[in-house]
Amino acid sequence: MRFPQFRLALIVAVVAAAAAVTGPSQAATLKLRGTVGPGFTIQLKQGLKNVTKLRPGTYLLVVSDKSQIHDFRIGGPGLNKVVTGVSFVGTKTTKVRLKRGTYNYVCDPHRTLMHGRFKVG
Ligand SMILES: [Cu+2]
Repeated sequence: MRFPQFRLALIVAVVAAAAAVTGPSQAATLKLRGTVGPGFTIQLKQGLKNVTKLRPGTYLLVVSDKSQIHDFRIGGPGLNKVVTGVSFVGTKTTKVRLKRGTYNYVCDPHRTLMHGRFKVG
């Protein structure tokens, strides 16, 4: 008679164990934060610091696009991605795989004013 309850408890325990295993690796995913607009500014930060140098690896890139006249594109070895298009306003998240080399981020319509670069190595 108590068998179903035991099975439920077992399932709960297994799910909790799986969450404990997957939790730390997700939390460890390195996050980069890009911001473009509302003025003629573009930036890429890790925590509070502007990104100038990173280790190779996979990063979660969260871009806040605060204007209808700017886009946010990131490019470099193996990567050329428009994360937020010109007309888009809001936040988008994407995964980027960074290899050794020099990367740049840019707003295409205003590329001479709005650009930055960083090294991966
Ligand atoms: Cu722009």
